[in-house]
Amino acid sequence: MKVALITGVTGQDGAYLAEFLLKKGYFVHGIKRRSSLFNTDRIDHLYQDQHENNVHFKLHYGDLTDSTNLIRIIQETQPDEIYNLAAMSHVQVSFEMPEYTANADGIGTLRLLEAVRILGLAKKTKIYQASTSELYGLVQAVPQSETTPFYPRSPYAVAKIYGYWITVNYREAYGMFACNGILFNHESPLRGETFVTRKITRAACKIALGLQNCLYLGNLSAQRDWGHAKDYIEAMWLILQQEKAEDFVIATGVTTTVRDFVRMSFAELGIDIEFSGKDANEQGVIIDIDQVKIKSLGLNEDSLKLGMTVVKVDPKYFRPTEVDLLLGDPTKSKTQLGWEPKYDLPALVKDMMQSDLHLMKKDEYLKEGAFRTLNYFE
Ligand code: NDP
Ligand code: GDR
Repeated sequence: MKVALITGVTGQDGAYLAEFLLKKGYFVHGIKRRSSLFNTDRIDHLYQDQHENNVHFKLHYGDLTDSTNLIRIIQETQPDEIYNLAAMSHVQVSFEMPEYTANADGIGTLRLLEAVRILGLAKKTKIYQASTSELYGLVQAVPQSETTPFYPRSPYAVAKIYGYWITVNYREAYGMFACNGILFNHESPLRGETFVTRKITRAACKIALGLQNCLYLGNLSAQRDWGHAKDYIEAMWLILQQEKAEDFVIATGVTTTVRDFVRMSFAELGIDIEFSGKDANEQGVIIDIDQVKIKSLGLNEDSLKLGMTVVKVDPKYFRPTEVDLLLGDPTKSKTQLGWEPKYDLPALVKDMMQSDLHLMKKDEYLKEGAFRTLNYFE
């Protein structure tokens, strides 16, 4: 039985990957951080009581900032494959926590590679490093491929560029099977709630149900190459099944603005919206600013009114330096890995909207009475 170790197993990709590898017959070890509340929602369905027979999934407490703990877990688990998915993964937050981001995302990758080397597993253990299209940053060329130069635009991307190059270096210096997947944005119903796609799909559902009035967003003109996480975790596995360790771009080859993602999400609810509006900046100067008004209601007549403003731009979500345009060229992964995504953007939006509508209907039910009289603080 093959043994895999996943860092970041409680995250979006970690959860899908753990499920995928278990189905393939792997024994899966995952590293989770200690937190004051349970943080395993995404993998609870995979949990197995360790006292039972035939256990194939085990969680270990750990952190990428603690090398002693990484060495101990790797020694104990002797993995055939390590998927390094753990990271402080939010670009905007990295401007507020640059040092921690460098430590976890940059040096964390080094700690993991070095642990494998110190333990004498350099020839046994294959390593997947979660690299990112954020490395391309300020547009140098479009579409972006494995040979496009990098120009990182955030502390997150700068930390990840260290992770990228230290992975290449350990491959070249010690002959380790260590690979970068340069993954473009991928989303799903499990996506963290502060990333833009999930923020939009959740809010669109809440607005349609009358649970929220308005959604505040930042740069609506940013363009992203969005795929489905379920497709992308399969590519991670394929990368480690190759004869030779190499780096691959994983992308759909289609780019879309945040503005269009908003439009598509509301359209899933039968709501037609229009973008317009002016506002005043801090100096009182009138500026063009996006506002989104409802043009047609679909079936949402009880909760919405024609002409109401449902999205506004709040400059607090603008980033000090932005990545304007990401569009990947997946030719190498398609030809060499045989990788083909099953979801296109409309299918992704539909999947996320259906899931969030289901979740928000539960909220609506609660609001309408079931637990209304409960007040935990009395
Ligand atoms: P998430 O933010 O959903 O998950 C990140 C995971 O890392 C969580 O399990 C989190 O734990 C864990 N983590 C964070 N900091 C540490 C730490 N110091 N030590 C140990 N674990 C830690 O990210 P995704 O699943 O979306 O992404 C997976 C990886 O792929 C990340 O490295 C990300 O940077 C990268 N990536 C993601 C892309 C995307 O579009 N999703 C695209 C390209 C790259 P907890 O649950 O406790 O917070
Ligand atoms: P990104 O994803 O920065 O590409 O990083 P995110 O969804 O945060 O932003 C995408 C684009 O949308 C714009 N935007 C907003 N973003 C957020 N989060 N919130 C808003 O309100 C908002 N309004 C507009 C952003 O400015 C940006 O241009 C993700 C992460 O998963 C990284 O870990 C990963 O490496 C990259 O994708 C590839």
